[in-house]
Amino acid sequence: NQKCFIFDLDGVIVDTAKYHYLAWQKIAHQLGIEFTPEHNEELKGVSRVRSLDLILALGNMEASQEDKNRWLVQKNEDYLSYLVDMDESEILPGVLPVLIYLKENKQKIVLGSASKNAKPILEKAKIIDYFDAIVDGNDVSNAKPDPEVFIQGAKKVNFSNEECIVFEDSVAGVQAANIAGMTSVGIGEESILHEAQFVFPDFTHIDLNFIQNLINK
Ligand code: B16
Ligand code: MG
Repeated sequence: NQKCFIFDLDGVIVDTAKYHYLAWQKIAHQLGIEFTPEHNEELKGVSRVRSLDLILALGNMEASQEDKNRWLVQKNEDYLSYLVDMDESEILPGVLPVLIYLKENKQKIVLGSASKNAKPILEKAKIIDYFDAIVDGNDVSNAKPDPEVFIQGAKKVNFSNEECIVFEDSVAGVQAANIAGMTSVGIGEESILHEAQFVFPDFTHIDLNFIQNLINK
């Protein structure tokens, strides 16, 4: 049996969600907009451009394209500055054993991320070779909850949507997987990710039997 396992990146494989938050918080602060961890949930899985629009909407603010472009550049520079020293220690606990198990059992492994920084991050974490295909923010025109990123991923390895399992930490990403007719596995809080078919607090709670059952299905 073969299935296609699609992984989101930020907040699923690596703990970069916290860096996105810090970088956005700085921009929001600068603009005098209150930006809490709850607000940040809505930004998870969402593209950079759309994230800025959400923050401006929070502050009932409008801005020129020129200002927006400047803030987008600043946010990314800030975000990248947190990643300078990144290495495999940033891989979230329990992720590597699952990747290894999937590889050993000849399953397809695909990345489905909204981030334009996905490839350098996978390289820094030294896990890029596990992936049979990578679809990221440079490839898609519709952001999650649009399922484009996951559908492209499935196509790249020639699997039907129904044969795909998606691991996601964002509400938008879980919705995207559901819309595509894929099995959705939420990584995070049940109260936030209740739309997912399965939810685990993190990968250390995912038993390899659970993975094997998904393969057998
Ligand atoms: P970048 P994911 C998403 O990655 C993040 O969750 C989201 O917070 C971020 O704004 C988006 O990538 C774009 O990232 O600015 O690096 O292009 O969770 O879909 O892997
Ligand atoms: Mg994510």
